[in-house]
Amino acid sequence: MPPTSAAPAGDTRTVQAVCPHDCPDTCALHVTVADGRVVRVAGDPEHPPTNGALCTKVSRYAERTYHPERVLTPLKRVGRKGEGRFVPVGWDEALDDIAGRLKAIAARGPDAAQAIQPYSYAGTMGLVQGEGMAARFWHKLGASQLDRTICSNAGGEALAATYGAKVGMHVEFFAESRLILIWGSNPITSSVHFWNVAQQAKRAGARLVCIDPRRTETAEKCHQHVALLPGTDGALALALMHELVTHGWLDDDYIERHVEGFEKLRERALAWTPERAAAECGIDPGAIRELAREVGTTRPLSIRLNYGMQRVRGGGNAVRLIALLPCLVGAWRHRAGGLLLSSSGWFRSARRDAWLQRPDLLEGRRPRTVNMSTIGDDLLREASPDFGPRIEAIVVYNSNPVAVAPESAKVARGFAREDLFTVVLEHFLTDTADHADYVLPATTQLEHWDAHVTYGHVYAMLNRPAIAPLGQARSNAEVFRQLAARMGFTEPCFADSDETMAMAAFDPSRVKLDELAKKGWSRLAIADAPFAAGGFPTPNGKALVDAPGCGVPDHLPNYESVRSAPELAARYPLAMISPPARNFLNSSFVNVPSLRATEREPVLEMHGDDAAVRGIADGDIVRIFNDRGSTLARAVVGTAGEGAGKDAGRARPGVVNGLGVWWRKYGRDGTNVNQLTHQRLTDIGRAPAFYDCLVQVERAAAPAAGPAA
Ligand SMILES: Nc1nc2c(c(=O)[nH]1)N[C@H]1C(S)=C(S)[C@@H](COP(=O)(O)OP(=O)(O)OC[C@H]3O[C@@H](n4cnc5c(=O)[nH]c(N)nc54)[C@H](O)[C@@H]3O)O[C@H]1N2
Ligand SMILES: Nc1nc2c(c(=O)[nH]1)N[C@H]1C(S)=C(S)[C@@H](COP(=O)(O)OP(=O)(O)OC[C@H]3O[C@@H](n4cnc5c(=O)[nH]c(N)nc54)[C@H](O)[C@@H]3O)O[C@H]1N2
Ligand code: SF4
Ligand SMILES: [Mo]
Repeated sequence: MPPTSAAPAGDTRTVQAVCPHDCPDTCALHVTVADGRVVRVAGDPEHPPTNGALCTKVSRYAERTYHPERVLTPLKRVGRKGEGRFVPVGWDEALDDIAGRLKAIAARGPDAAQAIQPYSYAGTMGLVQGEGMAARFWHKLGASQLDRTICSNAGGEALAATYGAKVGMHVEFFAESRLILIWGSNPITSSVHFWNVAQQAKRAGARLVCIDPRRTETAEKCHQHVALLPGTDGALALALMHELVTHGWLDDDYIERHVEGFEKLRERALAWTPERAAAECGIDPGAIRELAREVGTTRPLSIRLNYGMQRVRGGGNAVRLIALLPCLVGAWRHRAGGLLLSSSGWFRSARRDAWLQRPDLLEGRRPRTVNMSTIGDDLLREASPDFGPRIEAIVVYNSNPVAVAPESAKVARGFAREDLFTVVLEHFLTDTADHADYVLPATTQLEHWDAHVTYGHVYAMLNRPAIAPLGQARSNAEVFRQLAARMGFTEPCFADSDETMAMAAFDPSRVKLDELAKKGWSRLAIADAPFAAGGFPTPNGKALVDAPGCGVPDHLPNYESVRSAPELAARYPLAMISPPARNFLNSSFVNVPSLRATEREPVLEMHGDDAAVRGIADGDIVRIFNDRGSTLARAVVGTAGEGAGKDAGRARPGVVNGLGVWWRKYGRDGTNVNQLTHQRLTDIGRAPAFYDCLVQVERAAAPAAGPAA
């Protein structure tokens, strides 16, 4: 189905679009098309959150779209799984074969379609090309369902348990704050528009505090950097509460009216003196006291919490504690006070999910659910009464699990199963696509329709195609539409076009559709200070200390840390976190030459003391290892304020930073940091604990040659 608004040859025009990536900023794009080709992708100057600017990565979106390695025809495997050897085939041949294979599995019995596993995440966050037509297809088929936990589920469920939904402050009002805590987030890398707002506040005299084990670009530019050990945020939050209680810095009136269960929290906080928390967090008690005084006495106080801090065993509890902090001091009374982790819950009633996804097509069937974060184990699992059937077919779209899922040796082994039928809808031959039986060429955001919600602001967004699909690329929705026809699904919803779905994705009583169509975006009507007088979307309107299913939040130490697992730490004494490299977006853009040239190669940042005792010098190739595997990286060694190289001094003692997420095939030994991470899940939300990971590091025998590939 060719998009209706592709530019005809011979003219130049600007098309209104949306950045599809998994980023809280969800920018509005102006795409300039000349002679049918995209020549420029720029930020929409009228859209307030975008304010005319894009990050470096998406400014290069045309480079990614016209990349010579784009997959532009359907491909069929000829080599072994994982080898990445394919031959082009026609769409009809590929789709007939795929539909035939899926049909054969589903035909074996009433629940047999559960052996078919969809696997998708946020390669595009679009409602149509994400779980739109695809969801309809899976529901009708009765395929296994997917628990989409890999990123934000610990924090998301924790926030919803506390406030009733994933809701928070408006990003623009951070500009008026006097104290901003940037907690578990590196916005210069991952949310540059928020960083611009924080700088406005800083120029107006606000104090900025960064809470992050890594001395990030962001931490460097804040007034205070609290470089705590990974997974100790809950202890820090409790000690801050200890100080609020003992110094009388609480807003008793706000607590009385709008917080339920504070007494239980008060008791718990009193057990966490700054000294006790400081020992747990590996920081100085003076830093906690200093921060507590600021939190207790500065208004408005705002917290930009982000998902970096919830990728540990106790991530959910930590988010619940931090989310309660602004309630205890009444920060929500002011529009520049409160907390923002996610704004996606504001869209709950604005998006027409039931229409888009059609769960009613299940017709009472209740297929099993597989957690995307344990796909490594699950692909290797045999049939059992607990698990259900062995996974026989997997269809991957908008995700690159072989690179991004934890414990990737197992993930790669699972995808290498010769008896697994694998279809991957992709732009490129990623590590995952290399394992496919069929790779189907997908359109990019410049080539298809979509509608978007966001988790960093409150504008509903519309993406129009700027150009016709390149080569034989087809949108995800079109592929599922065609598969549905071949499966014999006759419901009229399988004939809805991408454009129809995009235009009907929002509820007209909540989103101004005429404005959306005209400008490409429309702001939801939400109060400036939504919880100034309470009114949290919980059943009783109060923020909940003792939430059903979660209890009273507490600090839960990591699965793997020197303090919580001393025996393991005797062999693997360093905590490894693997936050994103600035020029990649998860594993997207790793194959864009200009961006990969900037990141150069996989690196491991180490503190000078940790390097010295291992005889490691800056620039050495090191082997990072634990019981799950090993990977190679170039060491970037530094001690804060000194050392060589642009990234010197980013690691604190005891913690190493392995920046992600590289494609395995660009790694020195065909692996990446996820070779070391594990599949144990967080306390709340069944999410991965990527940053709860002990390792050892040694100088590799290999000489320090140039980057691989
Ligand atoms: N350039 C770029 N932008 C991105 C992404 C990307 O890959 N690249 N990813 C996108 C996605 S999918 C997401 S989910 C968001 C993520 O957005 P953020 O959560 O803001 O992500 P990060 O930049 O990963 O910031 C996480 C920070 O948390 C720190 N951290 C790690 N462990 C802990 C801990 O235990 N406690 C505390 N306090 N801090 C910790 C890390 O050092 C890192 O600096 O960003 C999005 N934006
Ligand atoms: N060690 C470690 N691992 C991590 C993280 C970390 O910080 N450290 N971060 C985690 C986080 S926060 C996340 S969100 C996950 C992200 O994991 P994923 O959601 O898998 O994200 P990407 O790696 O960006 O892969 C998305 C893929 O979708 C493809 N794609 C984009 N648009 C389309 C489209 O329209 N159609 C189709 N068919 N394909 C499309 C892209 O080409 C890309 O290959 O990774 C997680 N993994
Ligand atoms: S990745 Fe984020 S900052 Fe960059 S263009 Fe997309 S939404 Fe904007
Ligand atoms: Mo994410």
